[in-house]
Amino acid sequence: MITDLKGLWEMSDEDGNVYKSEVPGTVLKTLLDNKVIDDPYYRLNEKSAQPYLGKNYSFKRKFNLPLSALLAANYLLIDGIDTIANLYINDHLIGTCEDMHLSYSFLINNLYLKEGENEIRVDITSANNYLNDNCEKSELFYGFSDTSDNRYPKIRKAHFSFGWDWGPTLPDMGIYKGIKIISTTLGYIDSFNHQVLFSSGKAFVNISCELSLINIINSTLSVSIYDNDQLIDTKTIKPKKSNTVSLIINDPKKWYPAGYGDQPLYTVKIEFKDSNESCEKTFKIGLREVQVKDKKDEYGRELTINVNGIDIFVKGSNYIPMDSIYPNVTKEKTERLLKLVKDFNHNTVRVWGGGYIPEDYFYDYCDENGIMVFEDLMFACAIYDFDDSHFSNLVQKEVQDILKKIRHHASIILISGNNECEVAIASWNPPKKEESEISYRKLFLDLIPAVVKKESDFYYLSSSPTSGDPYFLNPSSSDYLDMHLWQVWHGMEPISFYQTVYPRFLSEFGLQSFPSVNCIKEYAIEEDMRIDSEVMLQHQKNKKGNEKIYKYIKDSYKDPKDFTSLVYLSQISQAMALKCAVEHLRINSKRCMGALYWQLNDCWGVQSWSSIDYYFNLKPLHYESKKFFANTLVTFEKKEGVLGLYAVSEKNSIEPYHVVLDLYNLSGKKILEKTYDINLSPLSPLFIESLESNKYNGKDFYYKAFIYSSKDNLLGENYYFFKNYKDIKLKKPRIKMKQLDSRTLEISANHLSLNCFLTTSSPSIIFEENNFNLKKNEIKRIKVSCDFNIKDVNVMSLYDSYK
Ligand code: BMA
Repeated sequence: MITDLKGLWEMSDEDGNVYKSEVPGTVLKTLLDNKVIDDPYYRLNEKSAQPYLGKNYSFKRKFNLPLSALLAANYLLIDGIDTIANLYINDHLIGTCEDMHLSYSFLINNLYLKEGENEIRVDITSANNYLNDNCEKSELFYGFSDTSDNRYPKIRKAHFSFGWDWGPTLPDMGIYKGIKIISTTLGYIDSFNHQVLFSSGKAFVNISCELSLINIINSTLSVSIYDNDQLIDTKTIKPKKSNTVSLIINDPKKWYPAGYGDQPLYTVKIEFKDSNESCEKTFKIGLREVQVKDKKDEYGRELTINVNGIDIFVKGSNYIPMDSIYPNVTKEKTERLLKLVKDFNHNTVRVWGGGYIPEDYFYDYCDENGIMVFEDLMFACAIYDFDDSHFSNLVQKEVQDILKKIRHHASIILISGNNECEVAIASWNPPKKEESEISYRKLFLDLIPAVVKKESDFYYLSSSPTSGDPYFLNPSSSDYLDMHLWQVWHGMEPISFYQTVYPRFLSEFGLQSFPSVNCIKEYAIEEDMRIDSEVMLQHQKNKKGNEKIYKYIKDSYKDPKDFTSLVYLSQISQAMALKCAVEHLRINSKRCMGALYWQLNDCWGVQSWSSIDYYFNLKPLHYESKKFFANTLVTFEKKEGVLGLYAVSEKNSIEPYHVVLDLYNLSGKKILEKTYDINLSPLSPLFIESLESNKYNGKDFYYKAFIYSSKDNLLGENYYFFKNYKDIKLKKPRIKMKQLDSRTLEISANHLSLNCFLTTSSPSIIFEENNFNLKKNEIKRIKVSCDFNIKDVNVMSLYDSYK
């Protein structure tokens, strides 16, 4: 029997205030629901919410148990508590929690239970109080994140909640996931795993499961595999504590990443029962063979993801927690975000290590849609003390538990031990470098990889970034394995710097922008709309971030005429910077096998590196990513004074393409046209030709290139200007928009218009294409994702944004 304890609880604080509280939930959510605090994301409210997180809270509720439960074993199962908690049933302590990432199971002493009404109470100590009381913890624990309370490594709680360079300092707390009691005379299924072996056209699937077992005499364990509703194979055995059952799938259908094939999923059903009770676990598996290649080669050491024998160029971005208030993250919002990943030609997300492990529905969506996951474990920008045995034992349990929960997901391609912990020790001058290195080796090179190996088949990358062995030498080298590139932005290098680096796999690089005006209006009022207002600074968590945004605008564009133009230009500068980076990586594919930009989303309204803001408004970067991640790309790059025309395709076969190159003057007159018939092999970028550029350098001409399939479908287009954008002599354009039908828009301009960006009042309206150039008198038709009204559409272009 299951007694689900979700629902209405009572939350009380130290001062005797009592509030109704929904579980799963958190303190901030409860205080908001009860109108005790104002929205902490609005203007300066973050500060006024913080004192509430310095208090301890107690949550309680009543529940009923029948007599039969008292004759059974009773387990309290908790999917997640944030973070430090004591649990009581009828005032008897039954367990303690101290790790947000861990799920817990406590066997309750039946003497503490009563027939009829019982009470459960969960006392949570605020993270701040816990850290204040635990400051005697070893000095080796060290946090590098400069805007936060840097004691975060001392507690197993999502690090970003203490503040990050894009996140507010709101270390919330609560029973943030499911909680229930199982009363059983049988037992329950504790964990499961599967392994697949392909041989002679069959898939041999070994399903194992661990039972918390009580009745072994009369019980049975059945394991079945279904293809949709059709039973493929099944077996029933007498269960033990650990069980393995081998099943066979004839003519197995393989799972492929998006763009390479379909994502068939088989359903595995485990049933454990006796004559009185039964329990069941159902999960989906995708049959795929993943190989992560990390061999030394002519350039250094590759990091190549190979799925079912195909080397895959990894394209995507970094996912951070979607909200600082956990209950605000829902399945619907998560799927909405991941759909924007899939529909925009990304094939991968990296789950960054300073947050939390997403819910199962996140990975389910990735499984179903072929989005590969680069999964960090939950360690970031910090040093941890391995010799604190309490800490290392906890971490061992945590990693084991996480792997048990996620290892069946086909989408997860690799596990990375942490975010930037190796590079931090190597290059960010920690106080105790030598001891930190020793502790790191024990944790991330011994303990954790051993757990990953024991519990899963995942490839383990010790850190993101890392160059592998020898560790600590130059973990973010471009030549070895994984790299993060922050010389642009943090190091203030110009955008063109991207084209001077040849990474093997680049899992972080980015540039900040303002979120859309729609988003800013949610956290600011008219008088805040200045780059240096208190509110704009409070919603900028990276030191001098607003100044840096402005510097990058000024490098390429003219002065913005007003705040809206500043927002627009910051976003255009971000989009064009990342376009430059990704196109460079793609024309160097094979040598480089991954481009994951920083970052996909936000956890509140903020100036940040994201391509989609907290309210789901797409920045030009997100629209641009659809183009720079498209399967087939034609582009230009100037290298050592030579301007080259390049094409690359990730199609899995050699295919013919047709490239057209036009040269125009600014009045739209075609000066020259060239065509090329080319063949592109997978991951073999083609240098088509070196182009005449000296003659036009610094002049008002531009190239436009088009790439077509053999069937004359336009697959991509690109521009090359011989001048920096700010020096192009644009004329004031008259941009006309017309609604052709409920979902089609037509746009044209009487002069060359650059970076035309369409916006509306609703983030649900998504344009098939956005952030485009219009040649003089060009007419463009754009499909819109849902019914729209032309009156609601606004367009900005470079010219309109200048002073
Ligand atoms: C990387 C990330 C994050 C950070 C981002 C921007 O270092 O791993 O820690 O938010 O850069 O600074």
